[in-house]
Amino acid sequence: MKLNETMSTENGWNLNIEKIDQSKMITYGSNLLCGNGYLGYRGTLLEGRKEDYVACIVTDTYDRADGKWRELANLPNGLFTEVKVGQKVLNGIKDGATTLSFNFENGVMQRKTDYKLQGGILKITSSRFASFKQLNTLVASYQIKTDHNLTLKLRLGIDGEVWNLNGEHLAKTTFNNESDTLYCQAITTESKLEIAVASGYNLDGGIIRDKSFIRKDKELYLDITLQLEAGEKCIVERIMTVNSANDCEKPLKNVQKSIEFALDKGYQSLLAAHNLVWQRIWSKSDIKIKGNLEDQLALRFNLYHNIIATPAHSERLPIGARGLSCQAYQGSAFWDQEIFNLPMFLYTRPEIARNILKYRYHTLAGARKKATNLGYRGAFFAWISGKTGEELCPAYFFRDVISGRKIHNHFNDWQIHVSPDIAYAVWNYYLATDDWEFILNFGAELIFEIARFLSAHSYYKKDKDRFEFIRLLGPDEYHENVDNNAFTNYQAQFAMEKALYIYYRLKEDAPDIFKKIKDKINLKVFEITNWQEMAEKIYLPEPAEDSKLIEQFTGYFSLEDTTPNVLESRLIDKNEYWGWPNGVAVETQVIKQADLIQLFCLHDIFPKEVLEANYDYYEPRTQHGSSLSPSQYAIIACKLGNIKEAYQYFKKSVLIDIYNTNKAVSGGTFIGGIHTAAAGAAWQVVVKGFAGFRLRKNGISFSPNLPEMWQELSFNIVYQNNHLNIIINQEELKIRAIEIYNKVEIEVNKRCYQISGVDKVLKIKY
Ligand code: IFM
Repeated sequence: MKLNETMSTENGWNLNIEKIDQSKMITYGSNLLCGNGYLGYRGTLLEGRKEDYVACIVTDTYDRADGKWRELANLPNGLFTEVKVGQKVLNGIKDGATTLSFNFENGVMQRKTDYKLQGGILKITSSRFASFKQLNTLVASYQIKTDHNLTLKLRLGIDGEVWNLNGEHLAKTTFNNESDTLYCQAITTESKLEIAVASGYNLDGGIIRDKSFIRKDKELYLDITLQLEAGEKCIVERIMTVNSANDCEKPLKNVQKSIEFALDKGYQSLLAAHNLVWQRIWSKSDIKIKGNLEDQLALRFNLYHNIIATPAHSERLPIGARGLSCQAYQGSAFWDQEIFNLPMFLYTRPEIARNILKYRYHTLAGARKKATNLGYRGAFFAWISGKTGEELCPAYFFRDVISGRKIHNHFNDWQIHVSPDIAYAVWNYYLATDDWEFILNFGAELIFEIARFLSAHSYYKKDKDRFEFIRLLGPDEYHENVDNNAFTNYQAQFAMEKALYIYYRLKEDAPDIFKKIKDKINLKVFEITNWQEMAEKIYLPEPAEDSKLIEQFTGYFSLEDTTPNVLESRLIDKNEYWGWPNGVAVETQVIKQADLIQLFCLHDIFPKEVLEANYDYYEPRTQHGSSLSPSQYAIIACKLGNIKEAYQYFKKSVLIDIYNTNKAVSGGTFIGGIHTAAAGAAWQVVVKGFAGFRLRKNGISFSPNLPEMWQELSFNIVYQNNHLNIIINQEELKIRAIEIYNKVEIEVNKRCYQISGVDKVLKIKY
């Protein structure tokens, strides 16, 4: 199926790009990313250089090279492979006809280039993947075929001249070789982390006429002069292995061992093992859509990117807001992690959701430090959270593109909702898994410290006898320094209630653990009295009686009422930042992203007429300047039965990266790369939106409403260790128990059913 002039898919798993356009290389690089949660290797050509945005971003390599922004290091490119014929270095973008193709089923990228040379045609085909079996290993197969006798020079090696957003991370690089395998060792600039890269090959075909090593400052290559006969084919298998001292004691030894292993196994055998891992992943995570191939592909594209962005191998690493597709957003977690990325894992592979939350537990020290620095108690989680959980978000994030002056944003100190968002995710993890042991060991301490922070941050207004939250930034980031952002206040109240529930339940059921936690964090009885009072008296903006509207924050309705289009026309420079302190949106009701609608996505507490009134009000005032926004509107549009609009928002969300519709630079800062929150949200729009899946007090529920052209939707859900397969068509919902340990209560359009017993099937007309 043709998606547009240059892109197509055959089966909803692959994305083919014919006629590649150099100006889009930055987009292809991110979209066609080979990754496995440990590393991300951009979808560039193997002969690509720094200016083509080649990158291999590796988890847990944080470094602050320029004294400004800490980010993940981009490691030397050990897959570098180039062909030279005569004096001409061949470049697949400039000199040949190249097509790219990516298979999201196993994360394999393919490239085909035909070069018209003086003597005839030279064909290059290559494929590569980031092994999901050996996470530190990248594997490529590079095939050269000629229709005429030819002598060429093959350059294989390590290119250490890499693309960086913020400073040079590899301070000391040394290169070595052990016979034909090349090594690079480096130490990162500030964090002094040792990293190592190995680069090797297996060659089959052609006659080797000569070999020599080429050394430059940050590069080491092996040049092979190769003679090929007409019709002959030569296959070069390329392997790159990487490690840092954060994942093993001796990175160099490790890359040596793993490259030996990989070279010995060879491409096909490594691919077979890698495929098996993907098969297991997709058997739990795939969502099938019958009826529209573009939707199918776009959905899988997003599921794939959510999976490879997530360091599932560790419980101590965050999911970056751009995953491992580049260095933007510092390879760090935002609230995106719990609210956007996590739900898909929670209901497909809950052990990964557990890891994600344990990461927050392990970073409590950083969150406590941030709270203390700002004069609060408890855990104020970082807006941008790396390995330690200390705040990485710079005070000056954007620049005024007109004056060139830095803008002092307050994402880091006023956007407090990240803390209750984590409490919300912990609670939902518990409801979806029944893993009370997690609460005992990790969740309780997390939620108590969050409650403690919220209580320290809240402001008791005597005249109104209520607790308020002042000087905030809600999800809508254009309006800073606002009071009582409805989203934040409701989230805070939810967190306080859960903290109290856990406190009393622990006290009653597990007194030893209760005492241990209480002593560990020095929790005092008077604090619980405060929490109790707060939970009852947090100001929760209510829908107005007549209009049913909820004010996004105090004073919002008094701002100028206008639309994003009008504001667009007021811009002096199209790259201007719209928000605080004097962007075009600040004094208006135009919002960057879903805010009240975001609240509706997390809490089913408002009647339909309130949802409807607020959707109608806020929707035309939302710019969707964040990739987080369209998915949330899609979910609520589904709830309102407005499937046409929901479908449009679904498309907007799932196609953000494929069609590159979001700005790569905002207010002078590079924010390109894969939008991992939108990737995670794709699962939510389909499962929570179109299938209407929800957690209930004692079970789960569905209220399906499929887009017109979808004949069938099918996916799996894990609920409290019971594995269910759900198939929905335009009239019927079918639930099959794959693995079941207890009876599951299922509500469909307000009627209750039960399922128990393996292979039992429930068929419900809806
Ligand atoms: O967390 C988001 C925020 O809501 C909008 N700006 C980008 C951040 C990272 O995705």
